[in-house]
Amino acid sequence: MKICWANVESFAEADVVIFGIPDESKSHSLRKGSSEAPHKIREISNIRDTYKRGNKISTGFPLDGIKCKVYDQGNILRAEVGETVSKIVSKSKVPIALGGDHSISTEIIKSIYKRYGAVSLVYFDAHPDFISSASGYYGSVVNDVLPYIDVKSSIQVGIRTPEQEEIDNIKKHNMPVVTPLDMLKSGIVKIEKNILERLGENVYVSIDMDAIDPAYAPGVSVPVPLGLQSLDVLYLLKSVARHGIVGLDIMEVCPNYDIKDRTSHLTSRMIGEAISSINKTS
Ligand SMILES: [Mn+2]
Repeated sequence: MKICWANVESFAEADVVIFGIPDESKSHSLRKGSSEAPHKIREISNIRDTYKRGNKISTGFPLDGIKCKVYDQGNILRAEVGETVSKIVSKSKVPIALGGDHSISTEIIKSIYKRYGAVSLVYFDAHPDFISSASGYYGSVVNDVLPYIDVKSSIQVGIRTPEQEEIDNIKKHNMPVVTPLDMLKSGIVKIEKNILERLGENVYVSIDMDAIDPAYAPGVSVPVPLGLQSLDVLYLLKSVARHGIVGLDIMEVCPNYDIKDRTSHLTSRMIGEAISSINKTS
């Protein structure tokens, strides 16, 4: 099953290529099941983001429509991430990855680096994922990608439960952080301006759905209360996508713990909205 935003049948004609990685082997979460997310997000997108009249099926688009050609190439193995991403970006297409656990982003960003050099990373997450005393898992992503990103032009958004080690690493590397309280205090337009002013030419966006408050996104592996509003994340995602992105991933949806599939549905809509804001690349 393809996500409902897919509108072309071949890789060759695509501007945007979506793929899933149904793998949670580098998660330490007590809540299992993020490997089910790629399938569930596609299923829910076809059920809830389309309308049927008789034999006709019609997609419910974002208001600004979808101008890109979007290909859904299905699911791949974790071991295939590097090769898959390098094939996509070698043609200047934009990869959109569906996890799976967040450590998959490390493999994607390594592959993006080989094509574009160090990227500006916009990292939405409740957790900094900045552990340095362990590596190669979902809690060490940002530390693991340090050689492949430009920290000066990167930012973490939604952070609200850092361990002491992560607070130390944020300070040590001068990683800018926007907490949900910063968002409340400064307002979305000022935060948007701060982010856009910071970004370099090649921007990669990684979204852990736990950045969003569990009221909107209960079906995640490691939920944390007092999170971002879904619309605030969407506003920033669309703004950064309009600026131009070289890739996007959405990770850590955990359908087993979802309430009436609302997190999968939110994820599907966010993907549609992000695509509608991406300028054609090829
Ligand atoms: Mn994460």
